Amino acid sequence: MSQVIEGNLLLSDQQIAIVVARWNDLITSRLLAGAIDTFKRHGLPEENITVVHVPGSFEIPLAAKTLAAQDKYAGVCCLGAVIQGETSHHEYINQPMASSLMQIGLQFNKPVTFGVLTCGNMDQAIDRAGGKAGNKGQEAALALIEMINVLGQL
Ligand code: DLZ
Repeated sequence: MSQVIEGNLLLSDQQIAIVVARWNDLITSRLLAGAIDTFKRHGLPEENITVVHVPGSFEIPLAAKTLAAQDKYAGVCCLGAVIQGETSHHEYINQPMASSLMQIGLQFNKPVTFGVLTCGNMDQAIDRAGGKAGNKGQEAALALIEMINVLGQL
């Protein structure tokens, strides 16, 4: 019979970090609330959650890397909202940020999850920050919980 490894969705005494961008705070504050609520509902005491605010999504990888380097944290949940505006700013941020966050996880052998919205407009962001398309902060938190538990078994 095959051996199946899968993570449960419970945390207890781990410490986790959330990095959240202030840019588009209307959206990111909702992502943050969704993530914190999810961690608590899955067993993590609120005092085990460290929230680090950074100016914008461009700054997320550096904070995430600094946190991931610390043994204290079992994982890092990254939250932000890059919304296409009148400039091409999003083109320069989205892809490198996603790759950087993936690289940080690989470098430190630690889950780093991607709760950064990359939307065409504000309505799409609202839909994904607790609106009709769910809350991507919750999803990023759940993914972190699952990966912490999977990695704990490997
Ligand atoms: C400058 C900028 C712009 C135009 N748009 C966004 C955005 O949609 N989402 C976001 O998180 N941050 C944005 N920023 C800020 C940059 O991420 C960064 O904080 C600044 O360029 C300073 O380095």
